[in-house]
Amino acid sequence: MQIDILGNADSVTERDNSLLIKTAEAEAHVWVYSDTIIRICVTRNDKEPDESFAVIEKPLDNFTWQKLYDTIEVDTSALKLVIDLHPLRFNFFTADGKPLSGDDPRFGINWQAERVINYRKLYPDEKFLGLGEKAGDLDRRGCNYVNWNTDAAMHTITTDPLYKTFPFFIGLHSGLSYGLFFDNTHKSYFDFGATTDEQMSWFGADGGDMNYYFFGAQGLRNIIEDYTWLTGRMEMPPLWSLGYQQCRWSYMSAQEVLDVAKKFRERNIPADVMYCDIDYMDGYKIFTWNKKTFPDPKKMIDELKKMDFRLVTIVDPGIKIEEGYKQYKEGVARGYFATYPNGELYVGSVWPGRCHFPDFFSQEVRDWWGAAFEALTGPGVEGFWNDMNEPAAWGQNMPWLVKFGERFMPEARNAYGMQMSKGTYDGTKRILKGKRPFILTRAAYCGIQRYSAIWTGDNAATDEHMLFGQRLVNSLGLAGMSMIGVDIGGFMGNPTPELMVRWNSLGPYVPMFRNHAALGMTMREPWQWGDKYEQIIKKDIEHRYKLLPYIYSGFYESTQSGLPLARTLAIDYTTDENIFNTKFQNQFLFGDSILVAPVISTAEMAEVYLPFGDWYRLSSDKKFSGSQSVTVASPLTDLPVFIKAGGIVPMQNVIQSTNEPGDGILQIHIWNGDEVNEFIYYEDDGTTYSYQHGAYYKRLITFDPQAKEVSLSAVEGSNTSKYSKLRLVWHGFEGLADVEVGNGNDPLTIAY
Ligand code: MIG
Repeated sequence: MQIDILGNADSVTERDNSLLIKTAEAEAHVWVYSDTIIRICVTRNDKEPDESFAVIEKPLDNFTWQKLYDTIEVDTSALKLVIDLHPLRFNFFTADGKPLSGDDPRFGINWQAERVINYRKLYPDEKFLGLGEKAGDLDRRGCNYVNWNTDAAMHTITTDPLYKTFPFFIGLHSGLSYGLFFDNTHKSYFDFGATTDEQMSWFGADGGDMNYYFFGAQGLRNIIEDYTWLTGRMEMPPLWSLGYQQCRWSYMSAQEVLDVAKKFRERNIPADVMYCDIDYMDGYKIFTWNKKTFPDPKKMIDELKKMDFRLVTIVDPGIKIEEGYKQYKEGVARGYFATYPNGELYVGSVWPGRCHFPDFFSQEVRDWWGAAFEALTGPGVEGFWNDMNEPAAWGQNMPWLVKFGERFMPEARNAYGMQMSKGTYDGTKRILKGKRPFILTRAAYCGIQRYSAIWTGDNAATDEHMLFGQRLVNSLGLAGMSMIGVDIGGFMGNPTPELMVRWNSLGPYVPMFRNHAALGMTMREPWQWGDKYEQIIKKDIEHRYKLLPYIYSGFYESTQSGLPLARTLAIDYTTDENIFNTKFQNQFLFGDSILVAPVISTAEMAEVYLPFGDWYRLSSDKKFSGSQSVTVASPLTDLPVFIKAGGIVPMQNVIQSTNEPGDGILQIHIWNGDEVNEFIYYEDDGTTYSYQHGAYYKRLITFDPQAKEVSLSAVEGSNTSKYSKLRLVWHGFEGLADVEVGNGNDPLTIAY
């Protein structure tokens, strides 16, 4: 096999907005996207390399570069790219010349047949974070990974690959940070010093171009902000999707769905969402309803609405081959399905039996798919769950010669779920005429945050999966994902009552709080565990509803800066070695101020690492000093959760669903501290897009311990608050009584 390592540059040409450097092996394009983002694409195709599923921004029109004797230097105010011309190698530095990351001088970028690889320098203290939904520790140094979207049913906590592809990682060394996004949908590989005797790191793909974006911003917040600027940010989720979600494979009939919903109301356990998994369909045909078991979907959904429940229904990509079935007939007639190279339609078997698979890469097919959701929105469905879109079929490895339009499976696979979700999102958004659809997907590629929430697939009912799930959420956050769920309780297997209780106590802090279980598993609703445990679970779900004002504001932040709601401690405490200790690596900040330490169900005591600063235990207001680990009680009734000193957490009273107005009081909880702290509070109607046209209510809450006051800025946006009163609730202040004031739109200062 031949190896083509980039050799000497033969020519350097300045083009409209890029540099083009040619070698005998390939040509390299360089663009600058911002002061902190530079893109390099080294290609052997003559096609212009400009297509991306992930990237929504365009490069700058021009940038500064200079040719020195044997190098080219590209300078932005924050980043310096030094391109060695003999041979062609790329090295990134900070503006003041500190090395960030670059090519291994010997091997750099090269091809072995169609396989393109980049060997890079490895720094002795270099850590690697990210790659989204990946097994392993927070620091991925010494590990290697493959991206190949897979229906990883029965996966363990070491299985790789899983369902999604996020070829974006963050490197840390010498007190510096950088990010690298390899925008290539082929099967890809990342090796963080695992197999090179710790001499190099490398990444590459089975095909396509060496096409990457280098992020030179310092600090993880800035890198995430840049990455989500480039690939887009989420929209405000519908408020109802942030309530408690009850799912199961499957509630088998309309009656069962209604019975479960009714039980929540009878037992005063808050909830917002019921799900229909695959059995609501007629023979698993997408966009149909089973006439026997779901005879009148509209009636069912109307009844659910009367009880303040919304319904989410599942859709799979596989379209059943059956005469007379609309989607089958139309899809075949219009050539909308994946084919073999000779034009024959590809057939794979999955739940409905023999199926064809839509070519979601085509806009026309996506439009057709999107419009078909009328069958679900008509009766009143507002949430759409995209499953099996790796794509999965029995046997799990669709042949590589299957084609979606011009794209063969090896290039299409990792983006298929993304394009299906895009079709679902665009279509349902159009049909719902101004209401926010809720989209959930299992397979994904970078940029999915623009269209959909994700969940981490088929986990298991074990303690280690509970902790693993949290690590996945924390890692996905670094890839700009905020709206993430894990199957609470575990999909496969039956949790012990203790595990169920413990997992539900983590639930308020999982961005999407959804309870789900596989076919044949024990029932999982909160009342299935005996009265004592039902009461604990109820309290935890109530706690979620109390926190909704804080959570909703947290999601607003995700829409603005891309910062996720659930944040690995590495985001804010990057240089603290303790947070990488495997004992503490599952801990995370939920929003700005809440530190959560997941604990297995059998541990009555837990060792928790508190980073720099002072902390208060949420359940007791007991104060702890940070930069140390503490051992605290962790009974099933009290997960170790701490609030950062100075923390501002807006809450509300317990409501039974997000449709309920509540008592009209916004409680602003403040934990004492020495430093000024701020919180951006945000509200809107929770269901429409009017917020994008100014219909929202946003104000800055400032806690100033020196001035001894709490102030609220004037309201930005045209809404008034849904809370007519504000109540300040003090924690860690001696003898301060709650303060209650009217809530208007003018600035307000409360001295204490
Ligand atoms: O082959 O729709 O991950 O959440 O309940 C299994 C049935 C198909 C896999 C999903 C799971 C869902 C299940 N699905």
